Amino acid sequence: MGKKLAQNSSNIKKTKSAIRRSKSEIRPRNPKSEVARSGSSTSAIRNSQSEIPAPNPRIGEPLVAIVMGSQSDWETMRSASETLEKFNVAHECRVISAHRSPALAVEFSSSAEAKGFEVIIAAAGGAAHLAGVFAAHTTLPVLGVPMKSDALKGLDSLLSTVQMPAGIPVASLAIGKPGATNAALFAVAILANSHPGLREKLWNFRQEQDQKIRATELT
Ligand code: RP5
Repeated sequence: MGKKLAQNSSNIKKTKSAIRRSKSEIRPRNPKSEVARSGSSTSAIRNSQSEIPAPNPRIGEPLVAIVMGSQSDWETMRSASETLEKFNVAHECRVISAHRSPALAVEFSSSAEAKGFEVIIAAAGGAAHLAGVFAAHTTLPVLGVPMKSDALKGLDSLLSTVQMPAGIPVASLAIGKPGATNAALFAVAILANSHPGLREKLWNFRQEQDQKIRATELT
């Protein structure tokens, strides 16, 4: 009898922990990951006061990599990082250049999947090859964000990101901050396919936008 009670209570405990697990919007490969994730991203942003996005420590195994060709892109790409933070999605921000550090670009993109990344956001300006080079070395979805350039206002970046020849796809977003924000939202939408809690958050976010528009009164 006592044995049965003990077994029942252990079953209840197991069920409770299973429910807790399913409520978590992101696969907790590391039990501390939820906290670690937002913490590490915040530290990346704080460090960025010097305009240098520090690589996040790999405490919570980031799901999204945000890579950019230069530290001058960070001012724009912080919008992607901040948007992912709102959804509590762990991510890593890095400066990697297809032109200036080609070996690093190959190394990072080739090993991204094995490291646990599920989506790559790649931002670059001018002759913007970063997203294409990344896409060539991984089958993970690569979202390209064209940076606004001085010479051509980002038209150069847009065309070199979006005009991928058939065979190696890059999903290209809008030029600049809107593209950075939408790249993060797109990443959340991709992750939501396998992390159901994120789908709910995405719907809530859409509803908030809808309500805001409905409540807008022109004065
Ligand atoms: C690209 O060249 C970068 O992505 C950046 O948008 C652009 C200019 O880089 P900096 O000269 O500001 O370093 O590789």
